[in-house]
Amino acid sequence: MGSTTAGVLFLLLLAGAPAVLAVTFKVGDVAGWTSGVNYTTWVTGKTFRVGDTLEFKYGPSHSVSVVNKAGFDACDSSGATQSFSGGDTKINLTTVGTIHFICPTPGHCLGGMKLAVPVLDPATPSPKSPPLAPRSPRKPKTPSPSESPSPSPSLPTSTTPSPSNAAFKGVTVSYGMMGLTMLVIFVAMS
Ligand SMILES: *[C@@H]1O[C@H](CO)[C@@H](O)[C@H](O)[C@H]1NC(C)=O
Ligand SMILES: *[C@@H]1O[C@H](CO)[C@@H](O)[C@H](O)[C@H]1NC(C)=O
Ligand SMILES: [Cu+2]
Repeated sequence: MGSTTAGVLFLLLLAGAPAVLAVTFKVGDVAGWTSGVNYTTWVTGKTFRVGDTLEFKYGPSHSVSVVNKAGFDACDSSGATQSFSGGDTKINLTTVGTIHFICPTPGHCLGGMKLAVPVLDPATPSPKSPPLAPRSPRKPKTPSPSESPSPSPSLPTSTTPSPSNAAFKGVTVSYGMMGLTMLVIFVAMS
């Protein structure tokens, strides 16, 4: 009985683990971080959580400034807490709440180059989808060559999800583990 209990606990642990898999969002999708994109629209329908990453890809006329809500509303980057340039900026979402970004190039924020991202706790359920626009499964972007190298082929690979389909595998593993866990509990109780 003791070992069965331990087994159940272990499986529950495994079942919970995939819930923390992180997602990288490419800001603006193919357009990237640039003028002429409505980032309010881009945010709509996406769920961002602590542990996820935002990747900004942009040309040399743009930068990324992290500002507070006042700076966001006023398009004022003078109080920016962080500023990035270089064309490829990854922001780790580490805090629950809304994080605000603007492009500090004069005129760009006023032209719409501003982004407010609501960040949820990893355990918070996703908001309900609007009835006419069901959410498609979250698709992590194909990693660029600069991102983490794929696992070494000599490693036992069965437990190492590749970055491109980690979220999908996580969901599959999670459901599989839930089924297994229920089976074990059922056996233990009968
Ligand atoms: C962006 O789209 C939202 C609706 O998704 C709209 O309310 C807003 O006015 C648009 N912003 C711009 C600058 O066009
Ligand atoms: C984000 O986290 C990764 C590793 O988790 C780290 O390498 C990177 O420097 C972090 N980026 C920032 C901007 O803190
Ligand atoms: Cu800009």
